[in-house]
Amino acid sequence: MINNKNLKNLIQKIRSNKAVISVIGLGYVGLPLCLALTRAKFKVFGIDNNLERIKTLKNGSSYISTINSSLINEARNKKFRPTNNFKEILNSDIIIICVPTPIDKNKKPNMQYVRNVVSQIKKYVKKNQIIILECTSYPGTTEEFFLPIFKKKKLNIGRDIFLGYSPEREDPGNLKYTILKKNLSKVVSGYSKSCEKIVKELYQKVSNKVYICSDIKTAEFTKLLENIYRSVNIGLINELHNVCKKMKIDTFEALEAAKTKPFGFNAFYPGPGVGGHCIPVDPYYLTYKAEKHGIITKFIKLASQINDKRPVEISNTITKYIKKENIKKDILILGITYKKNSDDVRESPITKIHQTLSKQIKNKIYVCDPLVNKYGLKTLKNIKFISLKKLYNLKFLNSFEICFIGSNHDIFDYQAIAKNFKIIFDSRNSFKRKSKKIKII
Ligand code: SAJ
Repeated sequence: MINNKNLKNLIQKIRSNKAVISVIGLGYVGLPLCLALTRAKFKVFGIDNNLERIKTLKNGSSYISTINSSLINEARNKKFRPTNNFKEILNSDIIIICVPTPIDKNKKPNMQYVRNVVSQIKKYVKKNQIIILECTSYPGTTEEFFLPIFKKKKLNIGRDIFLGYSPEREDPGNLKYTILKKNLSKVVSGYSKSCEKIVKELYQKVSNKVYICSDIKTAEFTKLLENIYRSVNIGLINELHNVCKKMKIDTFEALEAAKTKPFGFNAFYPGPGVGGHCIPVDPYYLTYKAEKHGIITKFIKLASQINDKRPVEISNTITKYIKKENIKKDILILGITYKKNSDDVRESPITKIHQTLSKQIKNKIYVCDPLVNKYGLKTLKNIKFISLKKLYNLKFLNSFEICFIGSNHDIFDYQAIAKNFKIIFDSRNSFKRKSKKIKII
């Protein structure tokens, strides 16, 4: 029996799809969430301070390559309202925050985006609303940022105002699991039992499986656990790969063999380092908070150090080969985004390899990666790109001798590449057939 009328009111509004929702931050997490909530028949204000994004959405277009414009139009014909006006929070029952949580140059949490949003929310937040954070951050973040606001406004949490946390699980380009298919299981949590009830009710509208954590900190920690698990396993296989190369063992064959074990083994693959918005970043959020509790997370740090060293190791191997063989011709880097079939260059280890090689060798370096999105191209102004067409133009390739596979996009024709280059350094096990000219790096 729900005796709290505010709680009852919010639950009722969610159940009848009458709740008005503000989603703040329209990136690869917030935008799909807006579309999913709109599809679930809610009125959704998509709030972002980037006017270009708002204009694009109002024109029914998408600025995220993995989100088709038809989905924007579908939502615009329903109750999706893109805006840069934070005052719409006043007209909302639910406020969900999906802004970036990067690290700074000292690998410490950079909470400026969350801080900016909180400074807006505190102007407008009022009784009968729930605030839900989706950003990946250290355990304690949600309460740290919102309890003081509610206290100042004399809002009793769980009675007048509600607070929850549900980590984002959007994996850009993952066509199998996405909130838009309502098959992305969601971890949810509330500051109190009544908060929890509201968060659960809401996410059941856009997810096929909702897992309730006993408190917000556990849910915040869960997200870090998921991605630190990846970071340390990638660090492990990168270290093992260095051992295998010395022992002339094919790491990838050993991985295929180990995968035959039907339990207790998940395969991770050696690569040129870790990129993207999650894996290179999330471990440092936990390290930061653990150190506040007097714990130095040596193992987590070591894995990140191993991963961070990979671009340098690869650059040095290529440089050493060029100098030893006195190669004068141009070098081609194939794939510069942070992972296979991604258009995203954020934190890409391949850009670090390009940077290091440019300092270490005189050979001209070109990049071929047709997937890089326009925001990525803006950040890579100093890089000489060639088109995919040129990649198969033998006359043009005459000036090249070496190619390095950074991201093994499906779009590349690996048979042609194996034929057209004298030496290929491959960081992704891109070729089916082995050959002397292909050097696993
Ligand atoms: N990488 C390796 N070896 C591997 C796996 C990845 O070197 O075996 C590299 C990739 O090339 C990339 C980086 O690590 O540079 C990160 O790759 P990722 O597969 O972890 O992809 P992300 O960064 O897009 O991680 C996201 C995460 N999703 C969210 O945080 C919402 C992660 O939780 C997902 O598990 C992952 O996608 C996924 O499964 O695709």
